[in-house]
Amino acid sequence: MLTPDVGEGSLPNRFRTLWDEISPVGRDAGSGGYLRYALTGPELELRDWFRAQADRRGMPVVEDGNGNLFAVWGDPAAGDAVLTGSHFDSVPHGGAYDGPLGIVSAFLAVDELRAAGVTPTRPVLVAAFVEEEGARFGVPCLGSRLLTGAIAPERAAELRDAAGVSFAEALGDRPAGARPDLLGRLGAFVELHVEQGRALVDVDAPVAVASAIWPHGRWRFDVTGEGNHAGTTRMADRRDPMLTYAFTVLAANKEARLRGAHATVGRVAVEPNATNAIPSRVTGWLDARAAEPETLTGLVDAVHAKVAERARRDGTEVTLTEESATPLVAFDGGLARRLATLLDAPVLPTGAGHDAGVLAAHLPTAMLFVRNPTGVSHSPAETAADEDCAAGVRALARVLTELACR
Ligand code: HGY
Ligand code: MN
Ligand code: MN
Repeated sequence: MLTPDVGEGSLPNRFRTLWDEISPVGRDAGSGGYLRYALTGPELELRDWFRAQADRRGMPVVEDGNGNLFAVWGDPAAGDAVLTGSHFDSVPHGGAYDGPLGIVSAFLAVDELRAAGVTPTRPVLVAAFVEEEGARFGVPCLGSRLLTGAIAPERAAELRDAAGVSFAEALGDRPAGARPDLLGRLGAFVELHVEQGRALVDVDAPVAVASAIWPHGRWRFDVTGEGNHAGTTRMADRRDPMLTYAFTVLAANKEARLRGAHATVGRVAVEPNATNAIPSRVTGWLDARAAEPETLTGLVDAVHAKVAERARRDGTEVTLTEESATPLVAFDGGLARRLATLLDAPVLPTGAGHDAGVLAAHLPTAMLFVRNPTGVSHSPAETAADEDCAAGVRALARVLTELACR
């Protein structure tokens, strides 16, 4: 590529310049983390930034009616397009890189190709998928699931945030749902993402290619008991759902450790949530993941059985509802090997979900991971070095050249 590695116009400097345009958007002054919930102020501001970047590059922006944006280089009607990009939305107080790194890198990779005088023979599209984290409406990868028909638009339209706002209201219209006309014009998808782990640190490489995404899902535990006075209710007379909930957290942790799986209960809602009242209801959300589907099923079934037994002892009622499930995603092996050879990069699995995991069922899909020095993610502490981000841009540019210039 023509752009230098060091000095004024170096790629790390140009990455930093573009990165600093979005860094302040949605950043919480207290935690340093980001509050970029889908279709709220900060994320809408980033979508405007996306449109400005596309406009600056003469790339018209297509919207799919589900909240996803696509900036287009070339003739989209030509079909067999190479799609790249990622998402802007964050988990509450999430990191800066999870999602936006894939979009910023995509625009810079387009710049790299143009600086090298490369003219793709296939259209190149940059995507910004909506609600990848599911932090506002509860279903992760909502935008890519809608695009591919993995979720019914009727269900998506009625998903509500904590304030009761529906996805349809936030979107400003009912979601269009599956768009086979758009999907049919895509020939490949390559998502660049900050690594959410330390594997690249351990192998001392700036970029990796993904092999697979662990199967994973979200289950809601609703535990009901009897609300009562904290001071006057005898311990023997209580039907306290908080006890059943607490047991759920510990059981999930133990069963995951026994299976080499991952289980997290990071979100809880308590009614009435008063210091001096025994709760009437406690809702907890389980995020469970495992390398193999049967391990995941075994984990969730074991936790459910143990919690049901505990509820009987506590005199409470518990229901388990699956809110989202993602099967094992094995990325296109031939494409992964081809890119790993092209980039001389390691190939890694991940326990993190991505829009690439949804599209992988519909077209040849790959992911590139960029080194995360601490491995921390979904936290204000998430970071990546400019030089590694520049290496990610160069890798993505090489991949786009390889795929889009037959
Ligand atoms: O939860 C995940 O794995 C992804 O970051 N949405
Ligand atoms: Mn994430
Ligand atoms: Mn992500």
